[in-house]
Amino acid sequence: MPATPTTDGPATDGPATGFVVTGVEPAAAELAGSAAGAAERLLTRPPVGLGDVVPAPASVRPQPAANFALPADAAVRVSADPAARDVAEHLAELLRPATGLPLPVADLPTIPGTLMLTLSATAPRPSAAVREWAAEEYRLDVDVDGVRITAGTATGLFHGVQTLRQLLPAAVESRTTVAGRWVVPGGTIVDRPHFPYRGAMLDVARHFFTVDDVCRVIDHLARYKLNHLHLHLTDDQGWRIAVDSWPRLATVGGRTEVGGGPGGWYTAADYRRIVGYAARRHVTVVPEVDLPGHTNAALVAYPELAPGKVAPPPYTGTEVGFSYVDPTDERTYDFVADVLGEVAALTPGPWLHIGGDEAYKVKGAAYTGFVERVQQIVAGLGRTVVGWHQIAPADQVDGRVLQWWGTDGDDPTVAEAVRRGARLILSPGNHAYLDMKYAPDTPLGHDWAGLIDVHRAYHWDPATHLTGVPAEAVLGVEAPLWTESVTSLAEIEFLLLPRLPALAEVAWSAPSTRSWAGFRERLAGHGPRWQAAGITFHPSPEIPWPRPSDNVRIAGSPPPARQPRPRSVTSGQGQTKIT
Ligand code: TNX
Repeated sequence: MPATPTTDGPATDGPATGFVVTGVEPAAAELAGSAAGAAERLLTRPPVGLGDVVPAPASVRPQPAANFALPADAAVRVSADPAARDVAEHLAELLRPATGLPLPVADLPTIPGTLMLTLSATAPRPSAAVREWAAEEYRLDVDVDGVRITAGTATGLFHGVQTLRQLLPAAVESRTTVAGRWVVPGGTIVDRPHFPYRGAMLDVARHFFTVDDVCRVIDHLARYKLNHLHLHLTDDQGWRIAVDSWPRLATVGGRTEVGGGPGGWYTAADYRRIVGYAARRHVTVVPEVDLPGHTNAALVAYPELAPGKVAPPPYTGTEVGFSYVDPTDERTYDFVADVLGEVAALTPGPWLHIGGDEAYKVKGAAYTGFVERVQQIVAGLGRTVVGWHQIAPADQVDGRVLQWWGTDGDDPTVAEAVRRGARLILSPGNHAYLDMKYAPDTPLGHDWAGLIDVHRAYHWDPATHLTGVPAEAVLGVEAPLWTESVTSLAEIEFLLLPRLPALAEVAWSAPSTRSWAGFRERLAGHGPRWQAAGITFHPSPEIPWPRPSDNVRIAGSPPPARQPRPRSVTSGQGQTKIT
């Protein structure tokens, strides 16, 4: 058993820097003793401060004299509950590769452990101000004996684990063993989300992405305490989910994508793998079947759904608004019921997203009538309707959620739908659209909603964003990534990071804990984490990333992998790729 670390260091919470020199001349023995003490303190001084967490926690109380160093016999102990046990296993899986420690997982309370995860009905106590999302609250205590995470639910424990991960040195993200001391800063964090719905959307229709790619995106969400992954599964350029009752949707409609690539689709087993991977990370999948527009791929597969009953040619361009399923034909509603029924059966979460955007050719009563019938189909499946905000004029149905993607916060039609009971997910195009360029020279992405640098992604308030919409109607925030210009996982990550953590903080952290100055400092430490994990990101000049000479490594760790500067190259299809 290694020695318990000495933690009587100076009362600062900053990273280890050096020794303090005084004017007194101490005796040699004293000098030797104090040098040994200082060396010990230096070794146990964490490279991360307790407050360096993204998104910013609700409350942080550092105890610099209570830092904890993971001993070689560290163990994870957890309440005897299958979901909590799974979180403990997840923690051990996160820490084992870099630490090289065995980190056995066992039940509380038989043996006290160094990393303890406790499910507790009474602690932490939800404050009166928190409502349904109190379920995600957690408390993390670090002292010289260990780390305790306490929560009312396994989801709360999971968020606590993500915080603990960020409090360890960046090298913990390495997938191979790194020699060094794994020190966690002492103190207490009590944390809970500001908004219950925190999400990102991945468009797998414009370009198809593999199950492994989607799982990796889920990892990024979980890291920043986002709890919903919206999958845009269907569009003009491709249909990406197998539907048994209408098989040609996938086998014909799935064979195309923007630029003429091979496309692809998820089998039921593939989709279940995504849903299961997400569930284990406390992320709910929100499937979208975009209707009545954005349906060219479906019409290619089943011409009887098309207005003239004639199959259109497959589409691999990037225009929008030209296609639609025939709202006057009853077979269209059979199709919708069959598809949504099968998708719902594969999806454990409460939401079904029905799209509704840019159906320019289905106007007025034809459009609202169609949306109202589809909303009833969703309600009949026992699910909650989510739709792009264009569905606002349709009748309210219980619990309906509109996803607002406008760029001007004055939207009377949406405000009126809110008065009739709709709730909102905010994805303002000019703050949350991750397919917008960072800057004019960003090698991929669009700019129709403006340029979105990290500051722009960060600097807005969901509670006051829309005129006439009270904060109570805002369910949360979602960052959509449309993929007309995106063809690889590296490109996805380049657009996601570092804006996804910015939007995660907008959604998770109370306005009183948020500040751009604090955020950019805290975020800077994540660059080395992404490097250690082999994750691509945009090295935005707005963030004070540590210089290679800064002490961001722990003793004995290999030098951080160099972040490749994205270069733009032009592929055969005229697309820009990050390499
Ligand atoms: C608008 S936002 C769309 C998508 C495009 C995106 C490109 C919305 C609901 N529809 O069809 O992919 O712009 O930024």
